[in-house]
Amino acid sequence: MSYVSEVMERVIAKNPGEPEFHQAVKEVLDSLALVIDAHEDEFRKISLLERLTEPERIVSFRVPWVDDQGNVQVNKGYRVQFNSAIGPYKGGLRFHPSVNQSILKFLGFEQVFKNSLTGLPIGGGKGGSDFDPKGKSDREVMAFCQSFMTELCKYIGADQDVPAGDIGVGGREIGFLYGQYKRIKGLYEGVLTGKGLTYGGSLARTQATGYGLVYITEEMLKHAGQSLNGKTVVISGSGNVAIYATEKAQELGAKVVALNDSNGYIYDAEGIKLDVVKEIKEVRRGRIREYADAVAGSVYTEGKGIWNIACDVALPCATQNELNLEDAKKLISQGCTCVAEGANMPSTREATDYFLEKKILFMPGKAANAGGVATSALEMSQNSQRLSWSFEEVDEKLKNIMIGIYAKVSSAASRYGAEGNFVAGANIAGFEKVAEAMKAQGIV
Ligand code: NDP
Ligand code: 2IT
Repeated sequence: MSYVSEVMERVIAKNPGEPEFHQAVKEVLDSLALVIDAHEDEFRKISLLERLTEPERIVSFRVPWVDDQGNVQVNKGYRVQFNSAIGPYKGGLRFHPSVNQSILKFLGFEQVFKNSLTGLPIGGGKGGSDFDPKGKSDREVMAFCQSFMTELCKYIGADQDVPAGDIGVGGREIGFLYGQYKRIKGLYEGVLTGKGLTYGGSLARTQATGYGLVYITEEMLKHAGQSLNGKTVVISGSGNVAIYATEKAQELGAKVVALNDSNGYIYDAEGIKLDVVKEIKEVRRGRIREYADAVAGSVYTEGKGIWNIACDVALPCATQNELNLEDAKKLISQGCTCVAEGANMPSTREATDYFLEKKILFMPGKAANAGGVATSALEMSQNSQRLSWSFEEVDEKLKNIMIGIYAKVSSAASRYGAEGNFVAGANIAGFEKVAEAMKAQGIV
């Protein structure tokens, strides 16, 4: 059996009940077969793949807090410190009822390759909780965040592990988490990114994931002799990534016609009015259905179905496995020729394979959404220098990083005879730097 297949079997046997983790590892290992098979002995001798697929450390802890009725609630908290070969652990915190160890391990594993692709010195990690911020008062969210950080602060630090936001963790949560870290540790340091602008945050971090996604999409289209200008775009989600992807796509002349949340989707043939969405989601923390009440001519449909809307470009920006094979077939049958993933692993493996088989332009999440973490690394640099760069400076750096990622991904694919296969390209290019660093640092 090949080394890659052996390691895949080991991962399945040693990590039972973790389907998302298996899915993420399998996709990467399938791509790496192109690199590893020719030099199996070299990698086998140092058990490189066994080490790459085993997190350096997972911390899990109890998070007790008191709700507004005076009841004691208990949640699970985690931090997966996956790989520190190229820098301190870096990656977001997710607060969502679906969070479990499998989901955080898949996200931490993806983060290792994504962070490597940015070209910046950041290792991979992820954390979070099964806490659901939806419907909670600000005081309840603060109580939860303070309890979560009281445990987490023992394991993180500006040169050790630097968390940020993800689903359910935005500016409000980062503020509460930062306050508690500072209070306990007595350190005013860049231990979190996505901070507010008054206490060490970076301009353009809020926009970075969505803007970066659109920059790399435009770059991919450019190499195919096209551009976003005049294209019809469908974007899933209506959170941080979806909102700023919509903003930048519109700036580049695209017409974004749909957005969703976990309840349903809105369709606006005239193009989404983003100020209405921002008011609903960023100010009122409401539901996307409220858009249809506010904008005449738009339609709200309950449930799934956003991928049934015809478009040229699809940008899934909600969550893992939100786009399946049936959706992929529907998208392509209606003329979609370009998909770029704002979310982490939003396409199922079958959907990804279908996109590759049909040879549409397809950019996987670990390349396409790397602008968020890249700008987090820029926030870390500013904190270390005790300086703040202008919006334009950060945005320009972000754009160049995304163009650089496209070049790395596309050239790695070509080097291994998989021209246009950006899944293979991203996995291989991300792996090369991490593998090199792991080899140099010995058996650790
Ligand atoms: P937000 O919490 O701001 O928004 C998440 C959006 O996705 C909401 O519209 C939410 O709907 C929807 N969603 C979440 N879970 C589900 C689900 N199980 N089913 C259907 N819809 C769901 O998160 P972000 O925008 O920050 O994150 C979106 C994606 O982008 C995630 O995959 C995240 O990992 C990824 N990402 C985020 C980065 C960042 O910088 N924030 C960086 C790179 C990737 P509802 O409100 O109904 O739950
Ligand atoms: O998935 C991701 O890359 C993020 N949620 C952002 C991580 C970060 O450290 O900015």
